[in-house]
Amino acid sequence: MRCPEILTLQAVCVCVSVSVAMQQYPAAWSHYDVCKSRIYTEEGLTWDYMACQPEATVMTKYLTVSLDPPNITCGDPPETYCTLENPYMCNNECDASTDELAHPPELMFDFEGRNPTTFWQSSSWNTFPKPLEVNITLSWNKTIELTDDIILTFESGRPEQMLLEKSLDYGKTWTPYQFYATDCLDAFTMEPKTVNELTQRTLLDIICTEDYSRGYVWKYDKTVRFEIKDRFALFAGPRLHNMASLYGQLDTTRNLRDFFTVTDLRIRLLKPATGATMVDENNLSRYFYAISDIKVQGRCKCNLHSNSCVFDKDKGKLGCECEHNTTGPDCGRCKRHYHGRPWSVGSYLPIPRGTANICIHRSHGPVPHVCDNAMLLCQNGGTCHNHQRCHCAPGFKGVLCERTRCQVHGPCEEYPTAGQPSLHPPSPPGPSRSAPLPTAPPGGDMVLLRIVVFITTGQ
Ligand SMILES: [Ca+2]
Repeated sequence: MRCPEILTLQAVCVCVSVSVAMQQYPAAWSHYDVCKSRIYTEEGLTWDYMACQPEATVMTKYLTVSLDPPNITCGDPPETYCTLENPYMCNNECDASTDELAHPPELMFDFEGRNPTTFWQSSSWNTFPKPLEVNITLSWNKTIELTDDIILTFESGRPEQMLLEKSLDYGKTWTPYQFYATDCLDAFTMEPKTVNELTQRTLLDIICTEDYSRGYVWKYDKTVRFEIKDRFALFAGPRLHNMASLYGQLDTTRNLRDFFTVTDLRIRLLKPATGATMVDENNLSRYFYAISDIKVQGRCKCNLHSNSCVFDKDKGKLGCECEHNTTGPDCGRCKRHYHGRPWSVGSYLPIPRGTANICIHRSHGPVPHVCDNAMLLCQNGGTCHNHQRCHCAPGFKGVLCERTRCQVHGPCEEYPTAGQPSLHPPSPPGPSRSAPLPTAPPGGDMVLLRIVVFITTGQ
């Protein structure tokens, strides 16, 4: 008989918030919110583990924003701007030294709902014809999974050319997410496409869209989107009613899961709205970028080993509160002493509880590997048997066949090195083969055993 019994206060809180969430979203969204519960079995009270993940939330509360060039924000020195629609209507003032007239980057992430809106604004295009390019980088210092569309709201005209990029390695390398242009062929030599043209097979294709950058001014078309939900819908159906199908795909297709995973986003503004084919060189204060709001929804990536992600104010970053005997910012490895089997990501399958794939205590798991043929741990021509012992070539001994047999009694002569098994193992192709192998230290087997444990446990 199965009798779940929630133990911790935190788990109770999660359940309460989930019951609220269930009213707002399709039921499939609310799975995977409990990591473990107590159950009574024939052996008595025990833990039952499930795959779990934090709830999706507004991620813009936890990011840091940086601009390149850093001094591109307007107001230093103060400037007056004209509207794109009417070059004689010039009442938009920007002055960084006055709170009411300053437009710093944080106004892209404040609470909207007030009237008038608050917005970040760049300097005007007074360097024309040199391009007016601005990079806006959003960094979480944590791996997150996007769960809803990214929406940028422009206060002025939307850019004529723009690129959205993502990073999965904290900003070291970048890949495009989507290109945006009034003319994709002209700007990026790409055929224009819309997200509706994507199929399950082409879901990961990077497209250029003309949907969000019209060549003339549409005063009420202010948003630019990166369509996450339309991509989800290719697997989950138009109303996302079949999330099981999506989760199943996410489980089995690593590229798909990675596609929606980021540590950073970069908005590359490449050409501002001009409202016409020709730029009015006599009135460059009509051309600038202004963004009032950026929406990013997502959840911490915890590898299905945590239902809670907490912002540490001292470190200034998010971190998963790991369950299932895992640890690390993304619960990406087993806790100390819990290497009874290798770490593994949790699984969404079978729906709806998934599989926790918990780390188990070393004493409950299989005996750690002593040797491994793939890593060539056995030396001097020795071969690994059942990962537990090296079968040494004649004339060698030791846990890893690292010692010559005659070493104990004195200098070795009966096994000359010429023509005999090499003191170094053969080197088949492959990058791991060139890694330095443990050699025989003077301390003997105990030292070597420690090296082997280090290799097998990663500690
Ligand atoms: Ca704002």
